[in-house]
Amino acid sequence: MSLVKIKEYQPLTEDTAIRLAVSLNLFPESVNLSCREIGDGNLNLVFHIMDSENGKSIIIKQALPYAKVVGESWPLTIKRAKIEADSLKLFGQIVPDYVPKVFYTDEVLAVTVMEDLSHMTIARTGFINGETYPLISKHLGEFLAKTLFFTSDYGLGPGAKKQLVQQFINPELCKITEDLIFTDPYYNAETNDFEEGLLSAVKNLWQDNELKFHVNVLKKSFLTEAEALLHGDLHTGSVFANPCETKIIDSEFAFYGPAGFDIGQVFANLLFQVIVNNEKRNLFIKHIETVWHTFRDEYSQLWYEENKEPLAKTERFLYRNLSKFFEDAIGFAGCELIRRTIGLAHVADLDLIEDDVKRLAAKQQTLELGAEMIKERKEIKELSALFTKVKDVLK
Ligand code: SR1
Ligand code: MG
Repeated sequence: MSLVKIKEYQPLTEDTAIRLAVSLNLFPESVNLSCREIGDGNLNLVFHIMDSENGKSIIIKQALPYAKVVGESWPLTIKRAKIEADSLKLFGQIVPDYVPKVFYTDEVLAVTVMEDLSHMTIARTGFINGETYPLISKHLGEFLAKTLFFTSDYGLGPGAKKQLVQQFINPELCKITEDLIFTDPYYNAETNDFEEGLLSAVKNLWQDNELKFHVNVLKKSFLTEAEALLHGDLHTGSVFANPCETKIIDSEFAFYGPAGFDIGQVFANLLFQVIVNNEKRNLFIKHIETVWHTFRDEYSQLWYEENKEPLAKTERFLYRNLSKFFEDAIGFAGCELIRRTIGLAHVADLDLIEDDVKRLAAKQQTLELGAEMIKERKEIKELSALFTKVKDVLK
């Protein structure tokens, strides 16, 4: 029986995942394959299939019809598998070095068969274990510049861009972000999850009307500004790294939104290390600088060399756009710092700190910094101003 012909969704098992791989001719039938389900994210099944005799391996990722992090009580569209596969393929045309190769996709089974990256490590895990990946920030800056430029009106032209806006309408996954990043952390929502010791800091956030106003402004931007095709969930758990390579995965949240959102997620997830990693603090500060400077320089070059809007090709308009992206990125990064501390989906950078006093202090710092970044993003005109703020919070 060939699973490829199945016209009804069913969750794969380790056995049926192997049968799918064989039926796709990705391995010879005679070979002895092993398979392990290795998914450790919030939403999907991930099967690692290996032919150890020939050293060949692949990944089969399958969307479950619910959010694994919560359970079957939270239904979730499996259409996200197509969004992920389509965005990986598109990013693969723009930045082939920075995404896994996609071998096969099936909308009915909601699977994406792709390159196995298990010779690399998830960047968040690597950072927590003391790795620093010297090239990761340059690669992330280049990924951001090229994907955010070449999917925009300026890189594509408005007609082609609108086709993509349509293709990447992703309401259910956007709703998760709208709720978990821009809404739930700011009131006593059921999805929130924080330790007792943070209650007073959290209540301060809930009562801070200035903060909630600014979060609403950022949420409006997320809801309405179709500037470029975003990855949509670009935290360090969505990045594989080693000393030479960087690969961005898990783009199921992709949609057309404000460019600063992806940049801000990268900033925030590096800021977690700035906050918790005393020894390597300066190195992670440098990483954030390299992300932004690489992004700014590459985006500027594309602006002049590849711009489809001749009249937009001015220094003044480029500067205006870069300033907007930066301001948005600071605000969105602040939202990410807060939601990863008190919302539904946490980060191990904070949660794995064993010492209760240190963990609580770090979480209070991410909340304080996040709130200031959101409210003062217009005054934080460059990274040096952000790092002054970070140092004040860490005192
Ligand atoms: C219910 S999903 C929770 C979070 O996991 C994903 O990776 C996104 O970050 C989402 O907000
Ligand atoms: Mg993910």
